[in-house]
This record gives sequence, C-alpha cells and structure tokens, in this order.
Amino acid sequence: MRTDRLLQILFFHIHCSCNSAKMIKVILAVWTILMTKECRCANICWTQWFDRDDPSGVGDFETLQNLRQENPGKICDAPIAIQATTLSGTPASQTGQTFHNYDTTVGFACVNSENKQMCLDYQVRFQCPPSFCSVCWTQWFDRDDPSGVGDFETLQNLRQENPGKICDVPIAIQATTLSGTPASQTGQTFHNYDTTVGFACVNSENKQMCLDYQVRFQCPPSFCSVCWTQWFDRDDPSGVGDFETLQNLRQENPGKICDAPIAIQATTLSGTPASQTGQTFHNYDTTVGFACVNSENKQMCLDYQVRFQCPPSFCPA
Ligand SMILES: [Ca+2]
Ligand SMILES: [Ca+2]
Ligand SMILES: [Ca+2]
Repeated sequence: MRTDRLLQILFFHIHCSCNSAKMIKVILAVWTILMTKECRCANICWTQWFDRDDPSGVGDFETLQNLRQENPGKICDAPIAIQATTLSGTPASQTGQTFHNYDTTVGFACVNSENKQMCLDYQVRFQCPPSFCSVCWTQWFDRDDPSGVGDFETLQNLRQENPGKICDVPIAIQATTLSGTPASQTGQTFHNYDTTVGFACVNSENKQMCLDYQVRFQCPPSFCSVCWTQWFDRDDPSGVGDFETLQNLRQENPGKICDAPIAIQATTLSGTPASQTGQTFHNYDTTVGFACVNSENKQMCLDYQVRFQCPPSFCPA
C-alpha cells in the first residue's frame, strides 16, 4: 500500500474512532513501519558517474555490459535506477534527443542515426540497494611477483600474512595489474580468479610471463562495520615472558577493549606478524589474550604488541 493512502486511512480513523488507546497503538505500529522503511531508503546509494564512450562513432554507448566489464565490482547486480546527463550536467530528458536504451537492464545508449543531430556525450550512474551500499572493499594486496612459478595472490597466503584484514566470506574479488589495468583486459589466463581460492597466474599457462597483479576483496556489512582497538604493549619479555593478556590490558585500559573481541592480532614491535616469528605462544586467542613464555622457546620471546577486533556495537559511529 502506498504511504500516502495509508496515512489517509489512518487520519480518517483518528477522527472517527472512539477507542483512542487502541488507535494510538495502531498509529505507533504504522509509524514504526514507516520509519523502518525510511531507514532502509537512507542506505541506498549512487555509483560514481561513468563516461566510457563518446558519440563520434555509431553513437554514445554507456551500456551496463560494457561498464561492468570495464569496472568490475563497481555496479550492483540489480540497479534500482539509472540517471544520465550530458557531461556538462544537463539531464538526458531535457536534451530533446532520442535514446536507444535508457533503463536499468541494458543501461544507456544513444545512436546517432536515430537522431537529427549527432548524440551529445552522456555520462550515467546507477542507484543501488542497501545490500550493495554497505559492503566495503579491503585494501589492495600484492604479496608476490611473477618472477618464479607465477604471481600467487591466494586467500590462504593473504589471510596468513594479513590476519583479520580479509572477511571470512568475500562477496567479490578484483584483480588489476600494479598500474591499474583490470586483469580481464590483459589477455592473460588465470589459474584462479575467484572468492574461494583467490588469484593465481601461472607463467607456464601463458605465452608471456604473468604480469604483476594486485587483488582486493569485497566484504559484507557485518565485516565492514567492525573496528580494531589501538595497539597495546604493556610488557616486555625480560622477565618470565611477554604477557599481553586481556585481564591485564582491561585492568590497565578500562573501556578501551570490547567485552567479546572477534579477533586478536599480535605482531612484534617492528610489525612482523607473530605467526611469522617461529616462536611458540602460551596463549594467542580472544579469551585470554596473548602470552609468550621464555622457557617454552629456544630463544627469549620477542617483544609483541596486540590489538583486538570489536563488534559494531562497540565501534565509534
Ligand atoms: Ca559518453
Ligand atoms: Ca603480485
Ligand atoms: Ca610486549
């Protein structure tokens, strides 16, 4: 039912009803529904403007198929709306030209032969649903170069080397060369290019050596709105070991660590991930925190720092 019709009925009943307590309940219920709808609307978003073509040839083609191919991950699967303007900002509807396509299925196309004058140069953008708007991209990762067997940017390696920085279930993966050319435009064959394994280009599967690629991953809202605490380094290993336990850290930093951390990350003070130091840890989890005991290692523990990943309810807005 349309919102304005709903309000009409509601106001009619306010005037006519004798049972005001019941009506207040109804009004509250409707108000809640309307507010929820408002909030959902607030989370839709527009993509950037795209201008991939100019009208000098057959026409100005800003179609979804081309745009998606040239801009992977930047346009939602099911756009809610499309908007086209000339490059100077005049709405397409005010130019008097005829458009071959102007919808959310095909995108936009202006064909010169269908117009008295050559098509103007148009740009387009798309409105996307909340499920697309509140996702986020990780940083770009480039852990390997192709000089050996190939360029391996796999999730297993990336996760190991960058704990907590990639969501458990990525929605999408994007790979480009280091200079920014989309992987799909390099003409090379990829051994893997998906959200399960990640990315791998094998030299022997290509005529020329693989280019050097970087990758990033799109993550769901549940991952995007979490946050990390500051780094903590309360102890050094000179005594029994390096103790960065949650009990001690909470006591010494009240309010700075959430009650139920999602993840813990430990590195040496110089930034080497704890997992790469070869040392054994007495504790390394979100329940106890972190502890390295000297007597459990061949060499004295290194000096570690820790931080914790916290849920959205803890994170600043
Ligand atoms: Ca254009
Ligand atoms: Ca690489
Ligand atoms: Ca320490």
